[in-house]
Amino acid sequence: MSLDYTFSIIKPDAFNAGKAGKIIGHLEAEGFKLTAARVILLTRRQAEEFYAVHRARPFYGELVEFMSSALCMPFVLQKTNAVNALRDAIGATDPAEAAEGTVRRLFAESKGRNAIHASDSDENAIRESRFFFAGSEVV
Ligand code: IDP
Ligand code: MG
Repeated sequence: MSLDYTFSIIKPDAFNAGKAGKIIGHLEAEGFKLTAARVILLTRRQAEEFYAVHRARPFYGELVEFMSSALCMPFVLQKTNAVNALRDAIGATDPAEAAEGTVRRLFAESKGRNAIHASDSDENAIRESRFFFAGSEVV
């Protein structure tokens, strides 16, 4: 059985542009329920650790720089089959390739500055939620 929650971040581009409320509203309209949220300025060290899986990728430095450049909003969403449902709702990494009506198609600027993060597996949803929230905060 798959996890009924997943982890997400409104990235600095979207948060800074005042799009957090619209994105959360869009996801709520698709049946996701917000169960935890905070606003935080990531340190470079935190961004490096969060994205450690991408350490060897050419965009890693740019990604860490971007994610620690301004406020972002980590949050947890509940829905049946949440991880896959949210990946479908956000669309492809590059907004130019994201399907109509997806968060990245609607709100993202570019492949790097793409408005939203979403966990890609149940295992990562658990790890990433714990990175930002105490166990008791993830209901
Ligand atoms: P995902 O966010 O759709 O899961 P990943 O491949 O896991 O995409 O990459 C993590 C993040 O790294 C992306 O959301 C994006 O911000 C950034 N990124 C990925 N590929 C590129 C690229 O080719 N250029 C710049 N940034 C990239
Ligand atoms: Mg990913």
